[in-house]
Amino acid sequence: MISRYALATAALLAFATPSMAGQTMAPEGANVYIVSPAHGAQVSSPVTVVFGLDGMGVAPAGVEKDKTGHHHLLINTGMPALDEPIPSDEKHRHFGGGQTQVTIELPPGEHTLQLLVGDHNHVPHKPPIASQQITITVK
Ligand SMILES: [Cu+2]
Repeated sequence: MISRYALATAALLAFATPSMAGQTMAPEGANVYIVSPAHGAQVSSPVTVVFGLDGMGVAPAGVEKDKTGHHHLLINTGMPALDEPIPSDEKHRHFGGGQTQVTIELPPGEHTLQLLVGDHNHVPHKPPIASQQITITVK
């Protein structure tokens, strides 16, 4: 006999996991990378960051199309939670219009940059399609 409590717990667990099921599978061989600047580069602000993507296409946010996603630039931060929408703030920039580069203002000093592809719901693919994190120095 199943108690009411057990049923309630099962229902909660069912609600706790759908974000995993909501992740889009990464296309095989998909690869994202920062074309420029190069890792270790000394640059002047504003900095133009060029995004590279192989093995899949770019589609605007909200457009559900097989083997596509849009870019997110992580600035001076690590990887966010991978099973939910990527935050949208100064450190997590979305390119939901399908942009493949951006020019950003950065203060002098060291900064890290990393690209992370998100699906039409801004959720990283499974497994995540992320570039190497690079470090640049703004003069
Ligand atoms: Cu996004």
